[in-house]
Parts: sequence; structure tokens; C-alpha cells
Amino acid sequence: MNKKNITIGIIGPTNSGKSTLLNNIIGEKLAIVTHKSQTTRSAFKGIKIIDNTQMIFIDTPGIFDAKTKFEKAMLENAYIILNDVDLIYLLIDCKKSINDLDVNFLKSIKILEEKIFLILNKIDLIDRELLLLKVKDFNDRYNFKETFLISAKSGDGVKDLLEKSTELSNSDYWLYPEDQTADTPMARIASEITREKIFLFLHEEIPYLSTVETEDWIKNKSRSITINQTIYVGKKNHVGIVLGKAGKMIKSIGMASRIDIEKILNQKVNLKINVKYKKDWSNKKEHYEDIGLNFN
Ligand SMILES: Nc1nc2c(ncn2[C@@H]2O[C@H](COP(=O)(O)OP(=O)(O)OP(=O)(O)O)[C@@H](O)[C@H]2O)c(=O)[nH]1
Ligand SMILES: [Mg+2]
Repeated sequence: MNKKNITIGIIGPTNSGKSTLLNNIIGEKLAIVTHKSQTTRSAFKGIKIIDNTQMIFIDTPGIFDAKTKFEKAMLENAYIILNDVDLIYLLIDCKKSINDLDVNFLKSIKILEEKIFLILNKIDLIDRELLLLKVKDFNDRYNFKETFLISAKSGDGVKDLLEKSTELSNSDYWLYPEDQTADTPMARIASEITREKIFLFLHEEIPYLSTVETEDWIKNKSRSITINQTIYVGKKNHVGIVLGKAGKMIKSIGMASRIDIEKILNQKVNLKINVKYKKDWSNKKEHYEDIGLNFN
């Protein structure tokens, strides 16, 4: 069998459905998904083999108007990916128009248009006529390789997208072992899952001003796993909010997270979560490196 590989970067504005697409393609939950913007903070890899092609997908933080040092590091992480990949999936929420996109981002995709598949996502939410107008808008201004219309949520159109992508694969080897589906340590995925629950259970600034670290990963004799995590919050009064009345909130977060982690590991998990205030954590090097961001 003639082995091939292709590396594909999934980029686009925040909330366009990039992580949803990655999960749909891989068929398991690797990347966290929420209805809020700026969910993904750094690149996540998923790996899938179709016929003889090993496809490596890299989910990236969404493009948005980054202001803080931490947000800028997220943005940089997305842009770095663009140069290194064979193919780019530019994912756009089809309810949005070109004018909603960041001007600098529009310039950078212009340079790369020849290695871009334009993908209009969430087609389940818009009527066909309007959708075709959006396609025309983009293609009047850009010379993309191809355009696809998909629903990352339902999977509509994804098969065709993958087939067309494998046609562009190259080289005569695979980059990862045959059975590998991700390239992110499980401890980081576990931190991400707890972070997703913070997004789902808590509102306004709290998810953005907090981060999660998995400190211990202990395999017990009974085959269960004990995981110790800490949620670092950026404001003193957030500790109480994350804990909730009589610890109710942290209990809910912990239970939801544990259920998801158990599903992925297919093992019983004992998850313990601490909440700590850490002044300025988003200006501290260790919290960048831990999740794969550059600290400049
Ligand atoms: N209706 C519909 N909703 C979708 C579709 N794809 C994604 N979504 C929803 O859009 C929201 C954002 O999805 P994510 O996958 O987190 O988006 P993202 O691009 O990874 O966002 P960031 O990581 O913040 O950049 C979630 O509520 C998804 O359920 C789709 O095809 N149809
Ligand atoms: Mg995401």
C-alpha cells in the first residue's frame, strides 16, 4: 500500500465551529466546544486515516480582536499553523459576511488563498439562496482552491470535504503510528474538559479569566484513576463564585467533567478540583507553556 499524509490547519473566526469540525472528523471529543467565543486557546491535533492517507488536522484558536498579552499569544498560535500545513480549511460561520472578518486576517488569507479550502459552516441555519450569495461574495474577492458547504454539527458535507482533501496528500509515509488519534497528552485534554465546564456553568468574564491545570494523574490498583486539578482564577472574588454556595458549583463542574473524562478513558475517574486565586496568572510563563503557547 502506498502510504500518504497530509497536514490540514483549521482556521477561522472565533465561534465558527472549528473544534466541532475536528471532533466530527475524528469521531471523538478531542477539542472542547462551547457556544461562546475564544473557547480554544492553543492548537490541538487530531489524526485520521482514510484509505491510505493519514490526515493530521490542527484545530486552532479563533481569530478575534486580541487585546491582552494572553489573547495575542492565542492569535499568534493560530497564525503560526498557517505556514506549516499542506492545506488550510478556512471555516466561516455562513450567517456572517466578509465584512465581519478582521481586516488583517483577510490580508493574510489573501496571500495563502491557493492553499485554502473555503468552508461555509452551519448551513443548517441558513436558507440556500442566501448561502449561495455568500459563496459568491467570497469567490468574487478570493481565488480559493475550492468551496465547501457543510454542517460540522450534523456532518453534512464533511465526507465530500475529506475525500477532496485526500486527493491533495503527498509523501510516501505516515507521520504517526496507525492507531493514534490525537497528539495531545491526556492530562491536557482533561484540563480542557474542565475548562469547557467552566464555560458552560459560569458566565461573563470568569471563563476568560481562569485556567485549569492537571497536577496529578494517579493510577490506582482498582484500575481507577485519581486526577487532581486546580482552577486558577484571576480575581479574588471569583474563588467564591467558582466554588458556589456550599461548594455546589464546583461539585457540578467536577461531576460534568468527570463524566466526560471517564467516557474518553473508558475508566473510572476520581476527580478532585481545587480553586485558587493567582494574581496575574495570564502574565506568567508557566501558564503559556503548559498549553503550548509562546511567552514573548
Ligand atoms: N447549528 C450549528 N451549530 C454549529 C455548527 N458547528 C458548530 N456549531 C456551534 O457553534 C458554536 C461554536 O462551536 P466551536 O466548535 O466551539 O467553535 P470554534 O470555531 O472552535 O470556536 P473558538 O474555539 O472559540 O474559536 C457551538 O455552540 C457549536 O455547537 C453547525 O454546523 N451548525
Ligand atoms: Mg475551538
